[in-house]
Amino acid sequence: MALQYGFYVRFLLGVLVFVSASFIPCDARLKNLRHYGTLFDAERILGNGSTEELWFTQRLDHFNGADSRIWKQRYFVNDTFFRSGGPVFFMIGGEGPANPAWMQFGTWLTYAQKLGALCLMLEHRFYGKSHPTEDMSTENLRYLSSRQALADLAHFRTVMAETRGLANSKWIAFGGSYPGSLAAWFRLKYPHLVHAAVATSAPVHAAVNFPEYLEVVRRSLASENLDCPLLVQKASDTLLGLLKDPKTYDNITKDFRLCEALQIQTDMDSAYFLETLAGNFMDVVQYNQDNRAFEGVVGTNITIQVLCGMMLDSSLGEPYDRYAAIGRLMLQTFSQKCLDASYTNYLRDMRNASWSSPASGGRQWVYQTCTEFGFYQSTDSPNQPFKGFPLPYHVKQCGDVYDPSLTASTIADAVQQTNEQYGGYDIRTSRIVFPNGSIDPWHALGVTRDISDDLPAVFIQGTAHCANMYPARDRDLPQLGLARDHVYLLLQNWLKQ
Ligand SMILES: *[C@@H]1O[C@H](CO)[C@@H](O)[C@H](O)[C@H]1NC(C)=O
Ligand SMILES: *[C@@H]1O[C@H](CO)[C@@H](O)[C@H](O)[C@H]1NC(C)=O
Ligand SMILES: *[C@@H]1O[C@H](CO)[C@@H](O)[C@H](O)[C@H]1NC(C)=O
Ligand SMILES: *[C@@H]1O[C@H](CO)[C@@H](O)[C@H](O)[C@H]1NC(C)=O
Ligand SMILES: *[C@@H]1O[C@H](CO)[C@@H](O)[C@H](O)[C@H]1NC(C)=O
Ligand SMILES: CC(=O)N[C@H]1CO[C@H](CO)[C@@H](O)[C@@H]1O
Repeated sequence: MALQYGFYVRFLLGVLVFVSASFIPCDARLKNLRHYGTLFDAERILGNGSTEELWFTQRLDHFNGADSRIWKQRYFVNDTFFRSGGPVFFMIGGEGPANPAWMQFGTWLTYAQKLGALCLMLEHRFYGKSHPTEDMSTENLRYLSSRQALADLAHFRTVMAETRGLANSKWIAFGGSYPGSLAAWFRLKYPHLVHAAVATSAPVHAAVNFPEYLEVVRRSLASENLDCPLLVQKASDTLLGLLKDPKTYDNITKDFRLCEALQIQTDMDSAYFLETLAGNFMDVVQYNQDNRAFEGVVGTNITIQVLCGMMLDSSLGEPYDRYAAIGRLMLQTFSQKCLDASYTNYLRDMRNASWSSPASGGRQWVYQTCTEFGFYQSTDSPNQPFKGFPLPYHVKQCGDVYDPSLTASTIADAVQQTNEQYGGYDIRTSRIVFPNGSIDPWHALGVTRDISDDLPAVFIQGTAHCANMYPARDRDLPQLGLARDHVYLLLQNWLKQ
């Protein structure tokens, strides 16, 4: 079987991928899941029934008192460290299935042990097994939004406090990536329910176009070797040139092990193909050296160093050949025979509204980008090495997948509304810490400077997406350990307030 139906997430990244695999709380690259198969297998890693699945009765529509429909939302509990009167740590689910591995591993559990906290994790509506509606039709996706998700958190928090006798406990929200933003916004919108938040790698500012993402990818590659992004640029330029000549398509099909002979009929076809290949670099940079193996993630040994090593290796041929060799390495790493880089197939899967859709995860997240966040990682900046997937390509997918009425102007309005709702970079409340990593492309939309004493940033030189949330290990950079300690001290302090 080819790559078609797996999932891997480049989530926040934008569009292409599908996921069904893992993640939470820090997945951000939905798109490529589609290409590289299921990465996550908590049962394999943890054994059966490691952490019991529990179900919470939730409202479908929090903003219409006349609508009494309900559904079941999945959550997990770990009370091993809880001391009566201690705080409640609340891990927020995001754009993928909630991974129970986080109930046994991760820095937040280290904090929980020291502070006597009860740990809870709630899966985000419409992801994983939390299905509020019978399917994911565009009609039903109207109930998928960060606002409804925050209201889910509020209701869950209120009911749990009553039923579990937690009236005297202070709640602390945790999340990485999109759930990091939710953690911050939960504190902002429901300050009476949540005492403080750790909003890791959180893109709190919504933006339709996000060309800065690839600029950070360039800088991260350059920090490994200055020639590395230049060689990637050469390869992209060559490839773009070849795409103009259909006689080269047989060779391209072979070089990148495509499942079907390359066909380029529209700009969307070529953009999807080029974005898929660039995705290899985006994924690796975003998670470079993150200690993710406990999540069941495969391929964590493919790092920036490995990719740049190959781009600099002239024994592999011209830069174009090296780029293709990287594509083949990724296939091999994820045990895939071939690459499905066809926009037509992508659309077919993304339009499938069944919960068992091959694009489950991707269909939901891309809907959120079309109706709330944008976050389109376009090639529109000259200061980055990739070519051929400009903003209009991303925007057009909204109309192609969900509804032709979604256009550049509706997306721009939706994004403006989101920033109005939450404040974007100007978020103002208290007791939120914003850790971010210098090589993580998402930091460009995050809070990277202290807003106030009460809204500190923790910037970690040399680390990638959500690095501080993963379990500590000996070879972590010293500044990463210091960042974890710093967050701990803040929490300790805030819990006294
Ligand atoms: C998990 O449980 C299922 C049935 O409940 C069983 O078939 C499977 O072999 C178990 N897997 C592991 C890894 O124990
Ligand atoms: C809670 O976390 C501890 C520490 O990681 C772990 O040993 C334990 O198995 C976890 N319990 C559950 C129910 O997940
Ligand atoms: C395809 O690749 C072969 C081997 O590298 C090369 O000789 C040939 O010229 C290429 N064909 C085209 C149309 O570029
Ligand atoms: C990564 O690890 C796998 C499995 O251990 C191994 O087969 C592969 O050669 C490694 N790849 C690199 C680039 O180190
Ligand atoms: C949607 O995906 C499921 C699972 O792959 C498949 O069984 C079903 O036929 C697909 N539906 C459509 C309309 O393609
Ligand atoms: C790139 C960037 O914005 N870096 C900032 C991250 O946050 C720290 C404060 O913790 C600033 O000093 C950096 O300039």
